[in-house]
Amino acid sequence: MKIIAADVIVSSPDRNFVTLKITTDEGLTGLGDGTLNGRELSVASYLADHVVPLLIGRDPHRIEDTWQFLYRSAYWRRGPVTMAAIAAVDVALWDIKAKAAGMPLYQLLGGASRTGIMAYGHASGRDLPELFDSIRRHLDLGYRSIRVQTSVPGINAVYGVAAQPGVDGKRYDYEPAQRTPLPAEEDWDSRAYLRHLPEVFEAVRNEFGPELPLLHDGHHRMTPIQAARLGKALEPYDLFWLEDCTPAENQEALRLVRQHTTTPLAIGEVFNTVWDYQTLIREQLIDYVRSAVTHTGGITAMRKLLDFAAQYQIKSGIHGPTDISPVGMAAALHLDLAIHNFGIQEYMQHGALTNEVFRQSFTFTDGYLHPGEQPGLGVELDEQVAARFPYVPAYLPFNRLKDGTVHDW
Ligand code: GCO
Ligand code: MG
Repeated sequence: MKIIAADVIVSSPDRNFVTLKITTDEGLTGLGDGTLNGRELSVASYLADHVVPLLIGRDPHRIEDTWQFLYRSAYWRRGPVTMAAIAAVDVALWDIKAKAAGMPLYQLLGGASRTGIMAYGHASGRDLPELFDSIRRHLDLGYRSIRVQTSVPGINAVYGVAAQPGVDGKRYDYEPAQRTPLPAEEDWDSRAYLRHLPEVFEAVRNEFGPELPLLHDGHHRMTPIQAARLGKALEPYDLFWLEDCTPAENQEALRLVRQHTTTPLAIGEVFNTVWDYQTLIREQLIDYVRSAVTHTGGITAMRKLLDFAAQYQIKSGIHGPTDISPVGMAAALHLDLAIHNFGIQEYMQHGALTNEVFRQSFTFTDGYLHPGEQPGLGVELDEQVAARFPYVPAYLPFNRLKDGTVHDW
């Protein structure tokens, strides 16, 4: 079999997505996700200008060889753009291989290790009544694990709170990238946040009881000592995890957090290779790996990363917000089903237009996801519908402290 074409399709149904479609001389096609929120066109160009010409004529079955070739022959290693582009190729090739085998991808990865994939959803509110309503709505949708994000008194706009209006005045419902020509500016105050959050978790536990797994995302905004203090303060509320408590480029910082708290830690959605996790995993400084298949070089690299983590009893918590396309989500679900050290899967649910562009065969029943039994990934791209939604510039917001200093968002 030979690759005869590779097309980069940028489409913006509810938000921007970059999809790679690889076609073989035998008529099989495979899809890969290369979406990098707020920087989509860089990946599209990396693929179309530099990668697609290298793919034509190659044997699509040689996935490991293609991965190593793209990673090493570029000379310039790592980075989100490169790794998203490699991921798009890798996932598309796995899609083709599984279609050629007539099997759902998880079968090629070793078969199912569980019957379903526990997913968590995003509840949020500006105050407690709104937050409780949101948690109840998620429970009604079937979710059995819930991420909790709230507004903080004194801060105007906080990451992850859906009901607050975006800069265009519209509710931005879990879609942090806003369709504006410039990034929106939000504000931040760590002391106010650290005071407020434990009270919120106390109220949520009192209302919903001790059983419900609860998660929280700190979105890289704390220093190590602040993160240590928060982890400790949240211990009575038995979190499933505290996510991205510090900007973890400095992996050693997590030693300090770990010394002070038994709250489980999840890190890694902004990372893109196993190298970003070396200290974190070897020293067992985290409990969950948060990488996305899309941003970490695809199934091939994620499998190796998660196998490395497994040696240290560290589990998966694969990134699954709306900026991971249905193709990237499907790739995550096949991997989730196959690996032994599965932890939990984030599942934010795409909008109706996105679901029209990407026809999907995965299911969500009683809180559990399943990738379905279609050969390959089980996702089809309707290119005609996709063409109706051209790229729209959109940026993630950023934070400033009260004195104007730029802060992690
Ligand atoms: C999460 C993430 C996202 C990111 C988004 C940025 O835990 O789901 O923090 O909400 O902010 O993916 O593009
Ligand atoms: Mg996060």
